[in-house]
Amino acid sequence: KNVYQNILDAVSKSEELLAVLIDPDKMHLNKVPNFIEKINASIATHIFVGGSDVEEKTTDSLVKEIKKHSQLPIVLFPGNVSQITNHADAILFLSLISGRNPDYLIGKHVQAVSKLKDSNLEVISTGYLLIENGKQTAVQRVTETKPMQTKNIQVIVDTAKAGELLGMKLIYLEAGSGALYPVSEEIISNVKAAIKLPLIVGGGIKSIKQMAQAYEAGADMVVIGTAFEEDEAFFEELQN
Ligand code: 1GP
Repeated sequence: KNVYQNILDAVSKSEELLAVLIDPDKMHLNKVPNFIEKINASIATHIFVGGSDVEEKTTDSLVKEIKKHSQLPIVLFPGNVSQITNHADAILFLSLISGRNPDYLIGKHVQAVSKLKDSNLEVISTGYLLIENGKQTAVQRVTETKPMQTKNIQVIVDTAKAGELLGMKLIYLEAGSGALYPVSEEIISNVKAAIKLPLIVGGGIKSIKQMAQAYEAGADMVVIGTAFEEDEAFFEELQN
């Protein structure tokens, strides 16, 4: 159980972390070896697995297959309780603190306990904030919550800080998968200045430039999914 400690260690050394997000709904098992080979040759440090609309049992077989081909830590990023599998290394226990839907603040978590108590998964409590990005994303649709408005940065900062004060271990600023534009540097830097926790930023990051901007603004870990799904050549720009 060292995924979180390794993140803390990396942050203390100012290392930039990169998670590749694999959506079980979009990744066929026979494509996994080739895709993971590209991840292994890249600067990626983590593999996240999860999605908003994933059929039951898909995650389990996908994680097992990924594990055969990669040594990187596999972290569940679940959209639902059915995506919990013991074959991963850790799980982001996400509370959608930007929204006011009790199911995604605490309800799903209660349902998850019976699955987690017999598992070896490292559970990492994560304050998850959905930030508006110009279009409706799957997180918004599935959770029936509104994203936080970009014009009111202080509320975003205070929400992240409240997550820290509640004892959460990570803060995740999410623009949503396939977002039109990523979380702004201004939001990232203001949140980073207010919290002591590692900061994850994802959603709509499609270029090295946007990735570098997120790190520069204060992201400790960047999460990229769609850009790799759409163009595996992007990995070549991120060679180790
Ligand atoms: C979504 O933050 C992740 O939950 C990644 O988003 O698919 O837009 O890279 P993208």
